[in-house]
Amino acid sequence: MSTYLSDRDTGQNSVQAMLPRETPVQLLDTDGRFTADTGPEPYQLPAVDRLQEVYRRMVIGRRADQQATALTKQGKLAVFPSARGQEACQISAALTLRETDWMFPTYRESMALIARGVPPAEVLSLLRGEWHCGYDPPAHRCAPHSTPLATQSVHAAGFAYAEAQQGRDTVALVHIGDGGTSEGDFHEAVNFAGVFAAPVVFLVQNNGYAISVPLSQQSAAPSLAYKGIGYGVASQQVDGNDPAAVLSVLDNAVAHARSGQGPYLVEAHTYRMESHTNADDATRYRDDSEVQAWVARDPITRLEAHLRGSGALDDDAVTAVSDEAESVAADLRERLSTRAEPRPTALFEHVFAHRTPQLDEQRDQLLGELAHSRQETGREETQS
Ligand SMILES: Cc1ncc(C[n+]2csc(CCOP(=O)(O)OP(=O)(O)O)c2C)c(N)n1
Ligand SMILES: [Mg+2]
Repeated sequence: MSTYLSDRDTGQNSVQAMLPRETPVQLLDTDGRFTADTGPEPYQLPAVDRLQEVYRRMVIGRRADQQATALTKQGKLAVFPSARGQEACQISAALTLRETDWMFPTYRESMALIARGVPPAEVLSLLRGEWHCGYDPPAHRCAPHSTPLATQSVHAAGFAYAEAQQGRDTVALVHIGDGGTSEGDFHEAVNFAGVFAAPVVFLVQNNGYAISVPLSQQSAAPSLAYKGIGYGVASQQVDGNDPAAVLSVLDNAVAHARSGQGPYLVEAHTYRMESHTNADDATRYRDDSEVQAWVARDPITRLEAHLRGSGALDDDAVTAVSDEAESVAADLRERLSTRAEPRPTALFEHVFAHRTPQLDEQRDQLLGELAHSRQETGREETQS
C-alpha cells in the first residue's frame, strides 16, 4: 500500500469537514439584508471597507464589460464573453488574494483581471486578435486567460505545488465554469492537488450553462462542490450573487490553502445575464422568465442596498464610483479606437524556445498564402 493511502485520515470528522453545506452559504438576502449564518463554523460578514471596495470594483467591472460588448458591435473587438451578472464571483474572489498570489483565469474573467490591476485595454487585447495574451502575466501574477477549457486547472495545480516546494506561501486561484468541470483536465488537477496538498483554490462559477447546454445535461451531481470529496478535497458552495458571502467563503478557502491544509473547491451559484459571447443568441435556449428571476438577485443592487442600509454608502459615493467607471469606459474606447495591426507570424513566436521544423513549415505556408492574397487583391497593408 502506498504511503499516501496508509496516511489517509478516513475518520468521519475529516470526511464531514470536506463536504460542502447542503445549501449555498448566504450572508445577504436578495434585498441586501444581513442574514446571520447559522451553520457550523459560521461565516462572518466581512469588514465594511472591504465591502465598499467590492462595490466599487463591481461597478467598474460591469461598466468595462458593457463597454467591451459595445465595442464588438462597432467591430473593434472580434469577440467578447460577457460576465455581467457574475460580478460577485469575479471581484470578491480576486480581492481575497495577496499581491504575491496568482490567478489562472478563463476567457470570461475580464472583470477579475481588471480587479487584479491589469489595464482593461490589455485584458481585451487578445480578443481583437493582437499579440498573444495582451498583458504581462508575471507583472500581474495572472496567467494568460485560457480558452481551451480546464487547461488552466492543471497549470494552477502544478504551479502551486512548485511554489510550495520552493518554500513560498503562494496560493493559486483557478477559475472554471460548470461545463469545464466535466473536462478530464479538471479532474486530473483536483486529484493532483489533493494528493500533493497543492495550495490551489478551485472556483467553479456555475452560471447554469456551457454555451447552450444547461447544467442538468452536464452533471447529475447534487452540487458541483461534491466533485471535491472524491479527491479528498475540502469544498463549499456559496450564493455566487452574494458578494459578502463569496468574499467570506473565499477568504476561508484561501486561508485553508495557504496554511498547508491542501486545496479547496468552491462552487458559486450564479448566472450569466448576456449570451455566451456576442456570437451566441441565448434567447434560443433560455426563457426570459429565467433571466428575470436572476435580475432580482443582481449582486450590485444587492450590495448597494446593504451598504446604503447600514449608512456605508450615500448618493455622493454612488455618483463618485459611477463617474470613475465612466472614465474607465472612456479610456477603453479611446485605447481601442485605433485599428488593431496584428502581425500574423507572431503566432509562431514564443511557442518554444527553439522553433520546431513543423512550426517553421506552417509559418512558411502562411507567409506564402499572405503573399498570394496580396497579389490577388493588390493590397499591401497586411504585415507579416
Ligand atoms: C477543450 C475545449 N472544448 C470545447 C471548447 C468550446 N467551448 C468554449 S466555451 C464552452 C462552454 C464552457 O462552459 P462553462 O465551463 O460552463 O463556462 P462559461 O462559458 O459558462 O463561463 C465550450 C464547450 C473549448 N473552448 N475547449
Ligand atoms: Mg457555465
